[in-house]
Amino acid sequence: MRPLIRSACRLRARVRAMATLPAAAAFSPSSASSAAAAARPPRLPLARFFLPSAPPAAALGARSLRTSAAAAAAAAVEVGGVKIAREDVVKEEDPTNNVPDPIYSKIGLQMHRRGNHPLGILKNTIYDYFDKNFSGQFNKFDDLCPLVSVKQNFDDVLVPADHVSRSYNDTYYVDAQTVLRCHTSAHQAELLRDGHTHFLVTGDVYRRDSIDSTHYPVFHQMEGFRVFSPDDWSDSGMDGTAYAAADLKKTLEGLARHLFGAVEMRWVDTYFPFTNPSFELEIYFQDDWLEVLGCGVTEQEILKSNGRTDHVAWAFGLGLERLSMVLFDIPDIRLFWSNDQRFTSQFSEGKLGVKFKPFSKFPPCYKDMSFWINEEFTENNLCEVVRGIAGDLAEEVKLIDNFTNKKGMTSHCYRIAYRSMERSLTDEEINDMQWNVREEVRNKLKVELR
Ligand code: FA5
Ligand code: MG
Repeated sequence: MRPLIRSACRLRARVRAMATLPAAAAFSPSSASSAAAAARPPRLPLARFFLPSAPPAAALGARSLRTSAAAAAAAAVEVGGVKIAREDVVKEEDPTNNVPDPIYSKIGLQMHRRGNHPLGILKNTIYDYFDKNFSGQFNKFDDLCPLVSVKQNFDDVLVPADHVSRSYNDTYYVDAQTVLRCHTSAHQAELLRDGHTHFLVTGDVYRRDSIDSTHYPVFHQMEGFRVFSPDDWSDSGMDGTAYAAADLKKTLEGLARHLFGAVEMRWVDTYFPFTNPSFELEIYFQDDWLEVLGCGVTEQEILKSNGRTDHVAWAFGLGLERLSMVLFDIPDIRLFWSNDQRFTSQFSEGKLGVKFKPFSKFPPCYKDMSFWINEEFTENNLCEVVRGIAGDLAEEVKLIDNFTNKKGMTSHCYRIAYRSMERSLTDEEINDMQWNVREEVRNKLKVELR
């Protein structure tokens, strides 16, 4: 495996910034965000993270979420001409399935296709940038089905067999061969094979993840991809890879200026299985660096396998929520799913960067729980249990204490923050939720409560 390099390379002009948004970790393990992720060795497979034929640890967490939401989720949805019914995605009896109902209920909502939603406004503004600078050469896809094969999601983009992102702990599996895509890179190979050389793919992506203001198990990415032929770089004095890397950085710096105006940004070297070299772009925002996208020069093998031998290409994948939080001052990622008029009415088509005005601020309520963990315990499974009971009322799940006693037993104490963005929660409902969380954690995760 390639060494992991992470060094800031460049600084640019400065912008005022918002909260510290931890970076996501899926394909660049260096940017781990939660305590659990930080503790995870970069790209070293742990047995419990990767059990393709035996997923019960993760699946158990998911099973617990299959409640009455099933009834609400009965009707099939259609995405890109594909009808998806609940039973196509949530398979209680299948041990290789770990998709809970709350995740199924997000399929087909396609927030990025709503012109007056922050994600739709951002998508269209990025389209404008590419249309203007590349005279309409980029083909746009925003309706590709999020159910993809393991081959599309991982193999086609060279994700190693032992990469943590393939684990049942990190990815939602419909069955052993099918996943809810965890990144829009899942569509690179098929679009290349279809002959596309310039494309943008926007879509909802799914990851089992921690709970906090910048992480949600469903979020949106936009993939960009551009192929060059030898004629493009032959006069440049550079080799194809250097030429593509320079063009990629120029293109994305231009996009950042188009979105933010003058902005302080930096390139950070990183690792992705599908690009080399690979970079992340960070933007300075409220006194910290925020990772907004990953990118790089596409591995030759991907081009070769898909009909573009002797070409080079660049690719990027950006997080639409992360960029929107900065642009619109949206403090919590759960708000992107809100149907509350007080949220939705603040945004309108074509208006990028209107600052969100919080309509009310209800106090969070904190509840702590401690337990002795077991071999199978993972923070993602705990978060799935909490989310299954509290839904979007769970604002954060945070490890606040962690010790191992003389007998070698490890105790974790988690603080759960419950908060509604729309109303006050009563003591009674919070206590009920916490009681149910404790019961499920004990029963499903088989840990010993303290
Ligand atoms: C990827 O997903 C790569 N496929 C990106 C890529 C494409 C690299 C093409 C090279 C070439 P990563 O896991 O870092 O990388 O996610 C990309 C972006 O998605 C992040 O920079 C971040 O902005 C956003 N993101 C990741 N996880 C979350 C999350 N849980 N919630 C919100 N945004 C997230
Ligand atoms: Mg990343």
